[in-house]
Amino acid sequence: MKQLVRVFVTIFIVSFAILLFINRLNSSQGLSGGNTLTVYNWGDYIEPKLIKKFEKETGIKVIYQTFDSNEAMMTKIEQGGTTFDVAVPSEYAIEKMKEEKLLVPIDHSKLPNLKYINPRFLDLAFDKKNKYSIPYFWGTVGIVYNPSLLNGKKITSWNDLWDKDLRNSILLADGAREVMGMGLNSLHYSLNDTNEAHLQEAKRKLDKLTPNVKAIVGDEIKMLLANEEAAVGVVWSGDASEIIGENEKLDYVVPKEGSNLWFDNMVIPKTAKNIDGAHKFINFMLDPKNAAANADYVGYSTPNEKALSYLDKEVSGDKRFYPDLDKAEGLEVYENLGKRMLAHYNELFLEFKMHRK
Ligand code: N2P
Repeated sequence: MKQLVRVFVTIFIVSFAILLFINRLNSSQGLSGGNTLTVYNWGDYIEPKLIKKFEKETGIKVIYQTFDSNEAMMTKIEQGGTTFDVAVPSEYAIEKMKEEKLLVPIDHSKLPNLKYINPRFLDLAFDKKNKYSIPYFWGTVGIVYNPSLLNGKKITSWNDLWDKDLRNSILLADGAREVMGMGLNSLHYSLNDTNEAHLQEAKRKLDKLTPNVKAIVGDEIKMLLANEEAAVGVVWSGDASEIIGENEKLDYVVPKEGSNLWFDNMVIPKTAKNIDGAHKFINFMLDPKNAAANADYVGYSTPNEKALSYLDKEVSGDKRFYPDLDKAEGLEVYENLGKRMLAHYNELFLEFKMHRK
């Protein structure tokens, strides 16, 4: 009898270990299917409790992985060998992924919560009829600054950043389109400009900013600015909202020469193994209470009209983060400039980064 118990216990332990091993393997390779769902999102871009809630409600286990740029995310998906079921690219990346046939069409009949999205965010040029993508967050790119570290000086334009007094004071978000866009906009060119002379001029102008740039950083930019480690940051609006939530001394401005208006949407990449689960996840994130909890936690602006009613009026009424889109002059959406031109933007940005060192 004792022998039998021992055999059973051994079998139990061995199978448990095998299960654990398979699970580890899955999460390290982004494999999914069956009862798992691999979600590929920007860093700091979800309320972690929502993942747990989704798992509990659906019995699907989420494997969650993050990226820090559209370019990194696209490369990973293009390369294959991964199994991402849901990803969250920005508009120009969605257009490019569509072009490269990297996306699966979305079945709207599985998304009853889609009705909560403000129509303003639907049917946009980068994805007509939302065939491949569903709104997640939106916002602008701008400057967060700390007047108390700037002798009370206000910042209103990109060109203010070239001020000699700002030596070693600026943190930049690590984004090729964002930094190149800043260079182009500071010269009053479009952030979708493809004229080589303009691009070279923008690169030279960025190089001149180098003495003022303290660092080019990822998500830690929020902590650094809130802790007053630098006076100025070029950031996405949602990060600015987070930072100002931590330290009210700071302010956020969309520079007067113009800037970027962006839309991040959920998509189902061709690598997906659990398409049904992906729809469940997208619909779950569209639920107004979940969307509100998400916006509240990450600080970004939600396109979910119903979710706004669950948010603090102080947040949803803040024009810095919920600008009036019909009056949003000077804001441009990134266009898909094509594979070669996007690579060129990346190259120029990389050269700028290297020049700094
Ligand atoms: C979140 C970054 C959001 C990127 N950390 C905006 N497209």
